[in-house]
Amino acid sequence: MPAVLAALVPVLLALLARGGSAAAAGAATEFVFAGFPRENLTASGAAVVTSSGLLRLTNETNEVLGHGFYPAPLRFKDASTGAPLSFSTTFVVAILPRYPDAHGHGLAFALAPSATVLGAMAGKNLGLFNTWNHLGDGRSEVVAVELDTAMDEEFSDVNDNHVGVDVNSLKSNCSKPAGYVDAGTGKLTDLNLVSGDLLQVWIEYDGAGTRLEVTVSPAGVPRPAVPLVSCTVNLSPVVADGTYVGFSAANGAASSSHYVLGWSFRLGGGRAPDLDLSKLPRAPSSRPKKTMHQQLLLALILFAVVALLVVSAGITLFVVWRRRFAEVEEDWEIEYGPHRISYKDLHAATRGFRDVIGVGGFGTVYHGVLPRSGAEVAVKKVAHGSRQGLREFVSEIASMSRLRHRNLVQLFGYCRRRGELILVYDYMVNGSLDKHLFDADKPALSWERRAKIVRDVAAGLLYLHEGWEQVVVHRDIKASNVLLDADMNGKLSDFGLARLYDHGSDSQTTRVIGTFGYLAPEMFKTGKATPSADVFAFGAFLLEVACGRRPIESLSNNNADPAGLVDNVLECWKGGRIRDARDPRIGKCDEDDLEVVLKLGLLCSHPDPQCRPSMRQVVQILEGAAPAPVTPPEDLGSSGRIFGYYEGFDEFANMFPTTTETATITTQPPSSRSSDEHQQLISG
Ligand SMILES: *[C@@H]1O[C@H](CO)[C@@H](O)[C@H](O)[C@H]1NC(C)=O
Ligand SMILES: *[C@@H]1O[C@H](CO)[C@@H](O)[C@H](O)[C@H]1NC(C)=O
Ligand SMILES: *[C@H]1O[C@@H](CO)[C@H](O)[C@@H](O)[C@@H]1NC(C)=O
Repeated sequence: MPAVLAALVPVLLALLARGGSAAAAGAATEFVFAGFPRENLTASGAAVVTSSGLLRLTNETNEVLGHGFYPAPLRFKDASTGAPLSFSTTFVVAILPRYPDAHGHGLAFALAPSATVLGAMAGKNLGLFNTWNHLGDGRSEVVAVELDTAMDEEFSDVNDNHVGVDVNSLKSNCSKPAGYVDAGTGKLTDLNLVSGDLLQVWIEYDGAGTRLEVTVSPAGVPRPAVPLVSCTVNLSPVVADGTYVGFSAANGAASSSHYVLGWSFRLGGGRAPDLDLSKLPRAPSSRPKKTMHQQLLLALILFAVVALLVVSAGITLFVVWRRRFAEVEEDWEIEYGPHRISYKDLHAATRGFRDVIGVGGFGTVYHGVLPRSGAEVAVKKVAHGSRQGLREFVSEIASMSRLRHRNLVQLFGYCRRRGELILVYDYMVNGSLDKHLFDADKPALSWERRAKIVRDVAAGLLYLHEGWEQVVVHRDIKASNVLLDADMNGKLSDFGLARLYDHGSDSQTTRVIGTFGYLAPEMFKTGKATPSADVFAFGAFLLEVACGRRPIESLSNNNADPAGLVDNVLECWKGGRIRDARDPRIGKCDEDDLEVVLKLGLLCSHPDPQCRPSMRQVVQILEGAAPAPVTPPEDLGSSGRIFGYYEGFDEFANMFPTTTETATITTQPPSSRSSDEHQQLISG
């Protein structure tokens, strides 16, 4: 037994020595690279070792070559016989063409007398030969196994996808179209060298038998048993003793990226160690590529589509924007510039016309906050169909906005759109007076409040009639047109609006505008608005405030008894108990003042304009500077008034037989409803 053991020891030692180091074994040289350390490869030309350890021989640049050689020369010849030693090698490559139908010339495993192969050229010379310096005409000591991806008839290439053995010449000693024997089917299968997929190559050279065998296959499949190319070549006269081994690749008029991922080599007999594919660096990405033409076309189409989209989106946005904020402005409006407010600003101020605070016969009113000043405003949208008279109207608006009185709601300005006028006023927190008078859910207004408001309105109206360079007739005095600010000061609103409708109508006729019950009888005869007609309406307004009743309570039919409030109060006065006509909700108050207001209301309601006081006189009476009438005015009897009223109405109707366009009268709704919700009555 000990003898057997003793006999085994040298064998074990020999095995250990062999496994430990190739150099220690003497003749054999062996190395394995799964990815390349930079210092273990001499890269030249366009070649680089990437940070992940890939050897990239060329990138996608035309007319370049790249070399990557083991840095030290190897002793290729047997020291005793001088014959080249056997060698074995395997490596994994990837060729990524820039375009599938236009790619570089290919990649080769090479034995060369120098690591840089000085003087070699790119393109068809594969970076190993040239045509001007005999490099490749038999004297260059270069042996190559090429994966040739270009067809050169000059070198009798079989196709543009072949594997060949080149000995000192590009004319291959042997070559075959790339392929491998599939282990499963046993059939020779075509292999596309420029697919971008990983390929594995095995090369065996038997020095004694002078046979060179080349096997290729897709990386990852078992090594095919049968080599693709098997060639008898005597390398003795070709290979120098100190020979460099490595790789070369070249591009010509088209290009590929040529990569080597791992390499195992053994010189001096025996097979090169297998490569562990899982240890190789990540394969370069082989994104599917379109041909140059397809790519160009695709890029062009994409560009066109994107450009079209961008342009049409831009135009749409622009059109929408323009539409949304479109205004109408004409040259003659320039002089009113400062009073014009842009629709965009109004749109922003009213949050897109959302907060409706009132709907009336003239249009809808919105609450808004002006962005710059932060001022609260009421924005009134008035439908305006006709262009006629617009110039006058706008000029009027512009001058109205110059009217300034603490008892007038300030008009800031206007904006004009097609078919629409927008007026911007001061916002009045407490809304319109009629709500406070008639809404059951609002607390009753004290007489002090009412008396103050009545005097405010009188002052505002006096200013309109006399306080300004032109006489301004309001034409629609009534409780719903009196607005109350935060301190319950009364302010007259909507002056001039009635005239707007005038201008909007046929210029041949005149429309009578106002609210039924407030219209002075002579209006129906002349159709003319006068300060005196305003006084008549103011009289109705005074009675309305003092009595808490509308001038005409009900309009259930057109011939309803219009002898409402005036007759009532007049009756009380004649009976010597005028104070009984007051609103019972008022309670205790300054009865003398109440009486003055009631009497003044009747005085103003006189059917004969000559008998009515002027606004100046009205204000004087209210201030106590002039006496109120002591006895009921003559001719103020019910019959006279009603006669006047009907006479005027009939005559008016006769004057304008087709009256649908000529008369617009706003009626008061039944007493409990908000008077903002006027119904427009076309009378005829
Ligand atoms: C790689 O290079 C390093 C440093 O020059 C050297 O020590 C090592 O032996 C080389 N590896 C191979 C396999 O040649
Ligand atoms: C390819 O390599 C060349 C030479 O190294 C370099 O000048 C060029 O910029 C590279 N081109 C690309 C696309 O990487
Ligand atoms: C390839 O092999 C070498 C060495 O054996 C010969 O010298 C060449 O002539 C031969 N070339 C071809 C085209 O067969």
